[in-house]
Amino acid sequence: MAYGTPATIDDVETYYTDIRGGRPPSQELLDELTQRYRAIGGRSPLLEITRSQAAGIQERVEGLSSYVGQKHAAPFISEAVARMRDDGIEEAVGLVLAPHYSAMSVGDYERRARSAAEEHGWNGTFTMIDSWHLEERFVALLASRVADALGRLSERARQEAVVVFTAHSLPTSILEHGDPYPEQLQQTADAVAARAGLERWQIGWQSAGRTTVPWIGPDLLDILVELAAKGVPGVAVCPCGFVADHLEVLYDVDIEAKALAFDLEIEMERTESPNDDPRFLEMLAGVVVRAFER
Ligand code: FEC
Repeated sequence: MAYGTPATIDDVETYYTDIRGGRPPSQELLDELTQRYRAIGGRSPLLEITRSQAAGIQERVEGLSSYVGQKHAAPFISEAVARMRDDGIEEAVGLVLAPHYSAMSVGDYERRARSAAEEHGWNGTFTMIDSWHLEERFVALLASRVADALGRLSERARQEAVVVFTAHSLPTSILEHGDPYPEQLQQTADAVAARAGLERWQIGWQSAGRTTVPWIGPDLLDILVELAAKGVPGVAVCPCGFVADHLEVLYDVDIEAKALAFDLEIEMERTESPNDDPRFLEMLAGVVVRAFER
């Protein structure tokens, strides 16, 4: 399961309305989001990458059929579950293509899958995978990507560079119920830092929604301002809460954060996304197999 993306620029309004729980966005919000999609070339590669990740996991697990279901665009999770019923699938595991658990993200995917099962009368066994943020091969892949990103900084900037590990922000209301999301991001960051032998790293949040409620911080943009004020010459951003190239990486990090870093005269590089790297798919195939064995 993955977040989903509008198929074309004309689908942005329907997509945004779905994200907002059925409330259409104002013209101003719609224009602003449309402009972000235009800035990355008119569409996001998220669905293609999600399909390629699903196919890559399927081909690594004997006898496995994979079904792609998205949260906010077709093919929706509900359609995937209906197809599983039609195909006579008796046992399934639910894997979200995002490493960290929050009741508001992974928990929401699970609720959607379970209610679709009820709605479509699918009675198979369903095991949900909550998180896989500390999988050794995931940590190793990120550590090598961080080393690559640091290697792209000039030697001067690299000496005192800080690595910022980011995930999508969520409203602070999740913290009231002891949600593990921030702690899991910190755990991924610490594990990657240990593996890569980092001296300076921190976590940060990105892509907070355009709503009036408070969102978890510090935001990546504020961190850049703070680091520049301290005289830090270089930053490597590792958006480890995401596993594919899409709007939040290609715009929020590559365009918005990079423009700010440029203004602040601080060098900034981003780690390459896992996408369909065979090492990443091998790791996820292992996670899926273990879930079937539970
Ligand atoms: O490439 C693409 O077309 C889609 C990129 C995309 C990903 C993604 C992942 C996550 N989101 C999460 C939480 C929220 C919450 C809200 C929210 C809003 C948006 C909007 C866009 C968007 N998200 Fe997203 N998210 C992506 C795209 N997200 C576009 C709407 C405009 C905006 O606010 O920027 C706020 C909803 C509300 O209005 O109430 C909450 C989380 C993830 C990471 C886990 C996952 O992948 O599911 C958490 C990719």
